[in-house]
Amino acid sequence: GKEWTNVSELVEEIAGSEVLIRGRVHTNRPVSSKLGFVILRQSGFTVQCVVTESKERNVSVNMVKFLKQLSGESFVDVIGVVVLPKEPLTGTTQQVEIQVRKVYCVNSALQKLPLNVEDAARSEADIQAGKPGANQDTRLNNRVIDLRTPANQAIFRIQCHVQIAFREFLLSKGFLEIHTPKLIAGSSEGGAAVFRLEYKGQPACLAQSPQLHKQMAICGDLERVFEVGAVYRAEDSFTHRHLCEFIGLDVEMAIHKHYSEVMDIVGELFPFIFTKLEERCSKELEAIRKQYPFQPLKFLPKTLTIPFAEGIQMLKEAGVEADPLGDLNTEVERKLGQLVLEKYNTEFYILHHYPSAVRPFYTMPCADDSNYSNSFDVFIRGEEIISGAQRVHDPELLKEQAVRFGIDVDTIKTYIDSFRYGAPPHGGFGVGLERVVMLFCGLNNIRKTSLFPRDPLRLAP
Ligand code: ATP
Ligand code: AMO
Repeated sequence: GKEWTNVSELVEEIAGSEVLIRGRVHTNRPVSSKLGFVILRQSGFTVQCVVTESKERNVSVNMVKFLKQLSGESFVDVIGVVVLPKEPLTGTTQQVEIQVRKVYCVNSALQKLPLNVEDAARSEADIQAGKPGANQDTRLNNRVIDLRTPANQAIFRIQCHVQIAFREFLLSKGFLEIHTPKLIAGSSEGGAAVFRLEYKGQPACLAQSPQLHKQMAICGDLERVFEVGAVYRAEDSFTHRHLCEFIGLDVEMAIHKHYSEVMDIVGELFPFIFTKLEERCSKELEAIRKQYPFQPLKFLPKTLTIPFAEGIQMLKEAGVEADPLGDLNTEVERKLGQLVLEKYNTEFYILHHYPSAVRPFYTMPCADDSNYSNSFDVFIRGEEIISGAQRVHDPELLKEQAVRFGIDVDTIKTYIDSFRYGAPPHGGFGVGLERVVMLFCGLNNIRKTSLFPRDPLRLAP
């Protein structure tokens, strides 16, 4: 019964003690029949193990030989003594070495792997300098190996911490966590990007969002709700920011007077999440930065809110024409992001009071001008991460808008009926988890922040 020591715990203070560690063979470098070096890796931490033939320590040439044939990524248990290296080490995270006494192979990996972890972990700068890298498809095809890189270890810890902070904040504001059905009768957002299937003989869809049921939860007097769950979109084009399945962070709440009540929640929630990430994930952010350099996100403690018309005006002054009653395309959104950064010194902001024509059917039009709506989008580094709005709670107007948007109202009858039984004014928003992590960390592709991404061509692994 010897205690296990984590590789991260192997530090100078415990030099001289004997430890038992389990890890993967990160690299294996035989030097002679009597000497070899193995770097052992455990969840992103690495330590150099030295095997020297020695009668006194009972290490035979056979053990050196045994180590030599261990394949990379195999699991081994090592018993050895922590020693200080003769010279400072550069190739490992730990600054001590293990003088090996015994080694056991727990599970061996194939001699030839489809992806090398060191190649997958290479930074763009190192690849430019001639070191071998691995392309994105090879990495995603072999995601199980790819996930072992320090940056990927960090990305999924950060993803987890975004959800923790999201929950923490909303629970503290009296929100209730719910789960809505993912098998539903029709499209929840309108539009064609929906996966259709058969549900016991009835036509059905995979939910494009929890939109309808989160609103129905409000009609059921749950008052303030949120959900973390899978969202399905049958996207048919490739971009760096669209997936066919992603994790939606959704919020819905009854409001008293104005949709600014919803924007106030967004405006407080995200600086809270960003601050928690900086506090709780500094090591992870550093690990990501090593492979994918990025500047920390600039955000204000009190989130900036800009009316859509002001955004159009800022663009116009910069020589970019954008339709005041149309949508902003990706390129124009980026440009506006730049202008906002220059003027207000923030890369996180809310743009609100959008034209009605470019918003989903359930969006509340402005009381004084129905060309505009009580809606907003939120941007990080010039890219959309959130859409939100006040919703129509009058069933007749809702039905009329659905028809106008070409939606088959029969498939959403129970949703429209929900507003016939008395419904409070309400609003909410939806966030893509993978986009938040991608943009907070300045990454260039959403596939990097999805554990096993689903895009139009990728259903495996
Ligand atoms: P939403 O979830 O609301 O669809 P989104 O970020 O996917 O949010 P869209 O509303 O689909 O954004 O589109 C916003 C803008 O992004 C569009 O005006 C369009 O210019 C651009 N865009 C959307 N999808 C694509 C795509 N597949 N390829 C290129 N550009 C796209
Ligand atoms: P929307 O369609 O804008 O709004 O989606 C909300 C957020 O989800 C993310 N997102 C995506 N992420 C990855 N891949 C995709 N294909 C994808 N599509 C969207 C984005 C986007 O901002 N029901 C409304 C929200 C609401 O009003 O409450 C909705 O779904 O980050």
